[in-house]
Amino acid sequence: MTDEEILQLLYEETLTGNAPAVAGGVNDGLAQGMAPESMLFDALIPSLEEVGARFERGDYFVPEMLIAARAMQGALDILRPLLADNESAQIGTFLMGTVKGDVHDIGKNLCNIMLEGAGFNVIDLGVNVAPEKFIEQIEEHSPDVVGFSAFLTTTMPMFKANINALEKAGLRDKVIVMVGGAPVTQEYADAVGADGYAADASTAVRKAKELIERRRERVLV
Ligand code: B12
Repeated sequence: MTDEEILQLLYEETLTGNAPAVAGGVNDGLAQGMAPESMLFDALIPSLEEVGARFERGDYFVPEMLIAARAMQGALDILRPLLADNESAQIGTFLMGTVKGDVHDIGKNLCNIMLEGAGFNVIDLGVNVAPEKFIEQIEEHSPDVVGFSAFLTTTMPMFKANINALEKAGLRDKVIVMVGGAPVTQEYADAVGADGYAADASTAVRKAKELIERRRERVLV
């Protein structure tokens, strides 16, 4: 198959949630020298975007969304080591979790892979993480950055609840807060008092590095 045909296959088979075909396509693509980033950004992510659009139109329901997500997760499992082993420098520790009430984790996992690839030590708390859990883990690991991920307009208010919990625990000045997820905007991030927002994983990496550098400069002055 040509590279173009593989991208087409990955797009279509993710759309219908055919996990074995997606995994096979990824392996074939790698075997013929395709870049992992191309499969991710030119086929897999656009396919999930189409899944979301179909759900919104009422053409897809939760089961279709779920099997498409599983097919994507399978592809990410194969691509993870290839996307993550670019650098070994330890830039800082990033504690990441999807907020309470929310189980979406593909966007978060993608951020984690890119952060690891850029040299971050990533601690992933998983999904449906309560504010108390974030506090407990921040106290235990003293990360440079904590990231809150939310994919529902109904769970985005947990950003503010988490930040309030940080303030109450006396931790707000000790950690950089980043937020993200499909419905999140820079305006919303500013309104809840987050330090940083990013719309995608590569911007998240750049932003996290910038915020850490800025904080270290401030400490040195
Ligand atoms: C797959 C999916 C699911 C799967 C999730 C599986 C999984 N393991 O994640 C399942 C089937 C479980 C699911 C369930 C539901 N879902 Co859903 N789901 C989606 C879908 C199709 C794709 C999401 C996704 O993974 N995208 C791919 C990634 C790569 O997205 P991304 O945004 O580009 O990710 C980047 C950024 O967001 C950013 N980022 C992410 N996290 C973070 C964190 C930080 C700190 C930073 C800096 C950046 C960052 O970086 C990421 C990587 O580049 C979206 C549609 C959409 N357009 O988002 C709907 C969508 C999010 N779901 C939706 C809904 C309504 C639901 C349900 C309520 C449906 C229901 N009636 O039950 C439930 C809720 C379950 C719950 N309590 O959480 C709606 C939300 C609407 C809204 N405005 O609130 C959407 C938008 C669909 C739609 N168009 O209506 N869903």
